[in-house]
Amino acid sequence: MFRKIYYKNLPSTNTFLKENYDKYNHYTVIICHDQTSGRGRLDRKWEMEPGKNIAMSILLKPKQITEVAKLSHLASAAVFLALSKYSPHFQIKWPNDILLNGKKVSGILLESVYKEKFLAIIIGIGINVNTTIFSPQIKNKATSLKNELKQDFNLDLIIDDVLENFDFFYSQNNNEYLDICRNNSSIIGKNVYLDGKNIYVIDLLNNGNLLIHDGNQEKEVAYGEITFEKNY
Ligand code: BT5
Repeated sequence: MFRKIYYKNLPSTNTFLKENYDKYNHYTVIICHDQTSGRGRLDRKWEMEPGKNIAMSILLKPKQITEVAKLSHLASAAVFLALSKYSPHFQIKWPNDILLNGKKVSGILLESVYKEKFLAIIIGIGINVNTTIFSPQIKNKATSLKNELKQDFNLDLIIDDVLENFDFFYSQNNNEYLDICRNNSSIIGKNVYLDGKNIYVIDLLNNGNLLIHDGNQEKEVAYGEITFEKNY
């Protein structure tokens, strides 16, 4: 069972848990109304309008963990399923973006605390729900549920659905969540750009890597930035 803890303001729910992981138990969830310095991958900024969106981080302290990378796909599937209640037009863009009508509506940041072994895994989830305001830098590629579906949504209901799905996949010892990522991928079977280089995406493998063709050969990739246009 998750223990949810709400904060009015925090710089970042992920940073908070990275600094305080030792004070909280496995399955604690930090949720924040106004996240002022939200982070994406590679220290990119994650924007959030106070009170309108979801910023939350799940703390995991498993006894043993080997496949950390797969947890981010598990989280993507949990978010995707929770949101798909409201529209059939969500897709997952490997590794961790959820798109609605082709625009990013949610991002996931997985971080770990490692000192000789994994001490904690932190899965940060940002979802644009009722916001309609985006900075000029992202307004062409970001959207919210409200922008696309023209109604307001209850943040707590979405949070509970995401957590319920996460718990379901996490307690199962199978790859069902990878099937969800695969079957709802926005890039499998397409020519896209991986870090600016044109590639063809063949499949999502069971280890969470992408199987691609780069023009010369087939290969597996574990990380990278996928874009639909060369300089996006
Ligand atoms: C992500 O990074 O998409 C992961 C975002 C994770 C945010 C959550 S919120 C709770 C927890 N606490 C944190 O501090 N972080 C996590 P990445 O794939 O690197 O994408 C970042 C890029 O997405 C930025 O460079 C912008 O281009 C774009 N972006 C920023 N804010 C956005 C937003 N609200 N919606 C859509 N795109 C956004």
